[in-house]
Amino acid sequence: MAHLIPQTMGQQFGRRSWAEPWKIKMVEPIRLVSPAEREKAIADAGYNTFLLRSADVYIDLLTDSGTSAMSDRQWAGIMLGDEAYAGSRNFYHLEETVQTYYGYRYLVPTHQGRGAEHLLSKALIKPGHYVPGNMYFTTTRLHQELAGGTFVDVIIDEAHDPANQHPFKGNVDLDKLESLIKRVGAENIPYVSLAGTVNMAGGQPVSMANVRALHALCDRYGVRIYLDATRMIENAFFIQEGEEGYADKSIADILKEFCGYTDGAWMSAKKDHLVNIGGWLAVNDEDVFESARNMVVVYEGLHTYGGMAGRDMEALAIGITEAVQDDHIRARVGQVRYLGELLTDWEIPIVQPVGGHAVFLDAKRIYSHVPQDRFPAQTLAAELYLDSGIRAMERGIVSAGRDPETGDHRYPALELVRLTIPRRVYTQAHMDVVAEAVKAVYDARDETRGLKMVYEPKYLRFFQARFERIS
Ligand code: P61
Repeated sequence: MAHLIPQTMGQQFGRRSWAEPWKIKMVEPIRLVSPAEREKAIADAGYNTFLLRSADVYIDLLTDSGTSAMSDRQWAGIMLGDEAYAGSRNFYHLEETVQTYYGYRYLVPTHQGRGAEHLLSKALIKPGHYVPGNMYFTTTRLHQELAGGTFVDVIIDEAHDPANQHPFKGNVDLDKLESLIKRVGAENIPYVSLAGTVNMAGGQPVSMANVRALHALCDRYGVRIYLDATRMIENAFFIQEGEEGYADKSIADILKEFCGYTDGAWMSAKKDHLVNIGGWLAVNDEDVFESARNMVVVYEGLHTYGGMAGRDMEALAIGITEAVQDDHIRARVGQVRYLGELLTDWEIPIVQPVGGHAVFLDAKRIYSHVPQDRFPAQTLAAELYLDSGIRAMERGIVSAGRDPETGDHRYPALELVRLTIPRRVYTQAHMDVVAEAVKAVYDARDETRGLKMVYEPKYLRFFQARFERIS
């Protein structure tokens, strides 16, 4: 009998150039949940993967937020927690580390990213202001709106087309931005809200050339730029790999240069920084710092812990130094790409090019027979769980919410399901299992009819909304 000779990824694509720069020291058991248990669990969860219990999940790709595996050094750092109420030495370690790698002058710690978004929005946005940005993010836009601002999308058109292969689909369209400035006046634009890798577009990067040109334009009009640095280290990898002149620069150097074109940044440390909780706001302007530091004691905690324990700040400071290592980030994005390439080879519609933190399934094309107000992406995420116990996240009409003026659903061009890869957590075998499950759901696509929403909360509805199946 003839045997097929299995091929490693290296043999398939030329000698393999990278593997994970770590080995596993501790494991957390997971279990395959039976089909009957899955059927009950997703119905109990109102067909919303946010409402599943994690004990009912086999491979959890809901998010890369707070789900990273920490290193032995980070765990050792946890034991060095200085839990003083004021002036913890871990804060000063964190402050120095952020200054070193991001280059901003002042640091305000927060419990996570949205704490920093809250402070920045309140410090700078006044009712009637416009906040242009390279595509919305749910919590970011909500804080901007709660402060009285109106978010205006100024990302390049290519970002709204999942099949478009533009290598920097996170770029700002400078013409769109300039016409907004001319229309509403620079004095009504407190800052440009720039995200390094754009989550809702599929983890798409911004080029250095774009941020440089953005800086020049904003300088001319006196508009500030604040960076959502949540996945900016992943963005730096795409610049190193794809932008002329950066192949020989380190990730750390690219990160610092990019941040240098901005006035400050907010961070959900739960992503790039390899920790389970934490965040910060870092700025250059003293007046913004003053204002944010004043408010942090109201909403988060004292200005030397901002809602984090001392041990959290220590693990975070160490996490930053690990996150900027070139071999770490190559393996991290490489694993996401591995999954994306399998699905691409099988001709399953996904957002192209594959981004930094996740593979995004194009539910609009996969369920082209399901109208958008029957929630194709929500349905696809539920079907994937039913097939295999894999948990993904809806990123389409449910996430987009309602227009505050008209009260109607917003109908985003992108109707996606995010398969988000936690850092340093799953193996290549897990990625194979995921790819095969997606293929099974894809092959059964014609049988699906969609969902109807039966409970809808006011804010960030996707977290708690409930659905029923349409039969
Ligand atoms: C996520 F479904 N992201 O992607 P916080 N900026 C950016 C983020 O990705 C981000 C935050 C700010 C999450 C968690 C999450 O609609 C959702 O530390 C680019 O989560 O407060 C968070 O940072 C906020 C999931 C957030 C969602 C909002 O999974």
